[in-house]
Amino acid sequence: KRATKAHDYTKYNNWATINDWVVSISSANADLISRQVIGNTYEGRPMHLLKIGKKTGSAKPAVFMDCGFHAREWITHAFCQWFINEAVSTYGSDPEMTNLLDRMDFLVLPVFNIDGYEYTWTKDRMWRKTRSKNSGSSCIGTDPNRNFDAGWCTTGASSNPCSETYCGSSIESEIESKNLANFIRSNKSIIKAYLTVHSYSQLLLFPYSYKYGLAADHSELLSVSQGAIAALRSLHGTRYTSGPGAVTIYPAAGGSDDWAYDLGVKYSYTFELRDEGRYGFLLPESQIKPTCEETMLAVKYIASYVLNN
Ligand code: ING
Ligand code: ZN
Repeated sequence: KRATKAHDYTKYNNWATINDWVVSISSANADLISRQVIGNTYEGRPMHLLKIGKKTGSAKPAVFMDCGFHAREWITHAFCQWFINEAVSTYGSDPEMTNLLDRMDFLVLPVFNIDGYEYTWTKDRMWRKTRSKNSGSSCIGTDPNRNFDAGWCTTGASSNPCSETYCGSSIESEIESKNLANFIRSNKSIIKAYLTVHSYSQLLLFPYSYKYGLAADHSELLSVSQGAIAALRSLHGTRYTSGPGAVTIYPAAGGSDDWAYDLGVKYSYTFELRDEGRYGFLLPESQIKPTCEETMLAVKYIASYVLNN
């Protein structure tokens, strides 16, 4: 990719393009963005994490957000790119974003499952899992959202490596899960919210998914989710439903949001972006802009709430 060609946030970008962009947007916005690698994927690709916020010299609370857990959920990768660009380009003009970046940091992992994402561009557009080898099976990959320490492999997950919801050979068997979990464990004193972005179904989910019991913070998580989806809907009228994962979508153990919540990150949410199934994972590029614009409002709502509570 030529350095002179602007990054296109309204198109789906492959990993090579995203990787170049991560480096260039970070160096072009050195006052607001710092970049680190939290580890490499199974196939050796660097998992870049961007910290976006005004550098103050003192410790700030943070909102962690990842995209691209599941390879085929392309709108999510597009959203993390949109979010980072929107944050740096509205700092100083949008009072809400300015206040957020002055007083907190966003820790954004734009692509979690890089190997799977690359595979969706080159071999199989509908791939979901990681690309790790499974011993004793010719089937490839683990579902990373069944691989965390939250009722691991007890419900809504499979111990068959050929399943789309294979929970892996053990908790955090996937290097990508381990890298993410290690980062959050090491930084849990500053991480106030954990947002993980999936698609599709237009839902805003919160714990629990691995059991039917309600989270200790259920009523607060519910009311914040309702505020967030009302903000989202205000832009283009897109209707979301919010609620605990187990009852709102399906029971599923080993998800990263449940794990983060039980670790102590109270505001833990899973987004399921557009649409409701007409296009599903194959959401047309014409919907990237409206989807990202409306999702920005929900993320800013949650971040502002977290900052003030
Ligand atoms: N949905 C999520 C999945 O991993 C989910 C739903 C959220 C499960 C939180 C468990 C915990 O199945 C998609 N679209 O991947
Ligand atoms: Zn998903």
